[in-house]
Amino acid sequence: MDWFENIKKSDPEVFDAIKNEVARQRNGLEMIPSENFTSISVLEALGSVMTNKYSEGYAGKRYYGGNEYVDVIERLAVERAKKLFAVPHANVQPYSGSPANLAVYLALCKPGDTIMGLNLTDGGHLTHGWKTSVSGQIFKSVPYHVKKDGYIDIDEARKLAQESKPKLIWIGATAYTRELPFEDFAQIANDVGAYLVADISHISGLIVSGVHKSPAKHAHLITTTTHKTLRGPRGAMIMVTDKGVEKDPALPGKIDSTIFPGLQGGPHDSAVAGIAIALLEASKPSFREYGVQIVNNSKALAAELMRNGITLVTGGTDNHMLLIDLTGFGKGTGVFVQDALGKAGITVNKNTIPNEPSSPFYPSGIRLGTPALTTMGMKEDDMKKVGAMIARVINDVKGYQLPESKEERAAYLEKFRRELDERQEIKDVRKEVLDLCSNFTLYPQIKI
Ligand code: DSN
Repeated sequence: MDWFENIKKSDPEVFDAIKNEVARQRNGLEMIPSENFTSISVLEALGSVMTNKYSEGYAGKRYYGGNEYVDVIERLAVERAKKLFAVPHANVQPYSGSPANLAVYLALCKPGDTIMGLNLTDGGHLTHGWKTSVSGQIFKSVPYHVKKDGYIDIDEARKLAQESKPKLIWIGATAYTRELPFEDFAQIANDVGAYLVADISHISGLIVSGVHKSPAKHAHLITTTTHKTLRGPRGAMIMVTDKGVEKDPALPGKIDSTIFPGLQGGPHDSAVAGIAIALLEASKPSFREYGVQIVNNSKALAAELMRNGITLVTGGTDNHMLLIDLTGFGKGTGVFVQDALGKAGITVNKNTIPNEPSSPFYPSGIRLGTPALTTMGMKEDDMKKVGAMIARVINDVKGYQLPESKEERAAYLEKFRRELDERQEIKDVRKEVLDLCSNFTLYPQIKI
């Protein structure tokens, strides 16, 4: 049976969009560091009959009948997560990272409690206390920052924690390219009696591969999405560590009851099946090689970009991610580079940088990474080509500046996008991207 044979007949409009997305993923460079290409087995699980089931509750304790096979899958996912991350308790039901983090708050804090997390524009996540997230609205958020060199300011975090006595401290990031200082933060949290929660969404695959240190000995709780470097389906997990159980033996139960019935209804069983499969894949030696290659590729890409005069926050990377500082080209210029790279077939995202001189919607940085390209099979030599192409595109659009006046921005961007269609350098890079992609086959099983 051909994939999508039935959708093609029943809903040609949706079929066309899926077909175009398959082509986009095959013929471009997917460099958003939070994205990846999951295995064909995970895709099969996502498209399986597991999606038909309701299974509120937990394995062996459900509120609906007919869950004997759902139980098998959820138990597999839980046991695999516990083994892989060396923790005594795992909940695999969170729909995604934001609800997982919200569940942590609801299990540990009361409205008005003080919480700490890395400031959003310094690389932190919305759910770690940013003002537009519920986490920054119902809790008193005391953000810590990075230093001038782009590394987390551990001294500032210590001082803020001692002054504000938070209930919960996050260590984790969404745009941070260096090893996370789990040990230092454990000390800070211990000194003030706070819970330390490690959000390892971006780096969980690197931790499993052994190329990034694990927080298991340092944090009380760990949250992670499952679709980034871990290469599973969209979903998330909350894990309680031995240290967490020691601090509060009731913590596993609190987390479970906060996810269900506290926050969510029925788990997405097809996603849980995909998580189980991804965790098995991540336990294989080939996944360790994958993690090593992600970081080797990231370092090779960083070296090539810097060789071409591009500035990186912290001057390099330890993980899967790079953060380009475009302030040398003008503030708020991330949108021009994101769109120009997109036109050339290189997908990245505009991102704030530390001390952002513009705004989160018109930021002055570009965040990119190597997990998906590494899944395609790319190596360091390919990264040299990719780095050179990215530098060419950045230089090609460096004359464009974000108008100061907000009213002028839409028209200016429209003109920029029209002109982009005509720029020869972008057309040339697009051809080179297609050439590079033709050396790799993404999802050969999908004939579409
Ligand atoms: N949206 C995710 C990311 O791109 O890092 C975080 O939620």
